Amino acid sequence: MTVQLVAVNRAAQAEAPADAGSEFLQDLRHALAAPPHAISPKYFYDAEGSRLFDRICDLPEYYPTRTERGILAASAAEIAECTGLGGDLVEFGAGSCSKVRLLIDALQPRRYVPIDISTEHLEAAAAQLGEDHPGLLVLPLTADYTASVRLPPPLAGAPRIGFFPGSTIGNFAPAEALQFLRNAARLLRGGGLLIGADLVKDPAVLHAAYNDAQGVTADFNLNLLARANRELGTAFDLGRFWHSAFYNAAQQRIEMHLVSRERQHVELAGERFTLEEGQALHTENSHKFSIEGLRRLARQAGFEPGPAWTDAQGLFSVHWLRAPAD
Ligand code: AVJ
Repeated sequence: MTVQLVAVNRAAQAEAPADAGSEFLQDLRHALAAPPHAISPKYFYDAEGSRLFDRICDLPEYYPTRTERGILAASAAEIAECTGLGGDLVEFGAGSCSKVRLLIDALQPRRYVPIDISTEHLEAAAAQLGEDHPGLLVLPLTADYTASVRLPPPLAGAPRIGFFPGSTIGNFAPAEALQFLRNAARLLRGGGLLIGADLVKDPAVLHAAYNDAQGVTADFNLNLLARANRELGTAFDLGRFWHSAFYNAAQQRIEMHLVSRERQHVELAGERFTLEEGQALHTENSHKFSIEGLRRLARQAGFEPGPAWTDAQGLFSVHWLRAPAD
């Protein structure tokens, strides 16, 4: 993944999504053709994938969402003391725009700019939020924030407050996370970033969170192939793959893979690929952090870490990172 955030002084506009399909084709082709057989988890999030992710967030085993919501609700007043009131709130990967609802009363933002890769999902969620908060200017932006995002021009007197919840930062490799944070520090200078980071913990708890009993996470993972069937004309037989998720302690991350149950051939845009029995397509990394590790990364990226909030069990953390004005 390349990470680049740019602010330009022109009307809010996402990079043209016209080539989104061919980008998926190219990336899937690369993943099938050669090691490390990996593809970006951003392709999980078509309309169906976004719906499945919302179901994951409600699973009993998936603690991050409800834990972070608890932290945000309990700490909203203290968070507002850090961010100030009347800011220009920009959310990276806003999805259903549900977590920001926990902050609006306390932070009283003037504008909310939710950015997400899944248009339909985002538009509906943003429209609903606008209806529920008539005084709030809601400006949804369909964009791939791991590539290049054009933010609307700044609002005079309203510092830019970035919001990056859910530990989505964990999807990046460490070097990419640093690059994302560096770009964010520049984009948000004079304001800051409110970021959620999942914490290192008992691997059994992590394992359960990514191998839920109902199999929703498996469906979410397999949706990558279902999406390829819908959009790229492939004929993946989902029954010939299994969902694998495990904790890689050395790399401090959950890895998700789709593993071929048998030797099989798949065709993509006229090209034939062979998958061996047990061959894995690496679909996601979800890095876990220590509070100090996240603060160190933020400092390296040019932020000045402020307070960090956590739950009583130390499962999840939320950090305020100040972005110096220059
Ligand atoms: C949205 C990237 C934070 O890593 O926990 C949930 C995605 N993958 N279950 C995560 C996910 C499998 C999630 N993030």
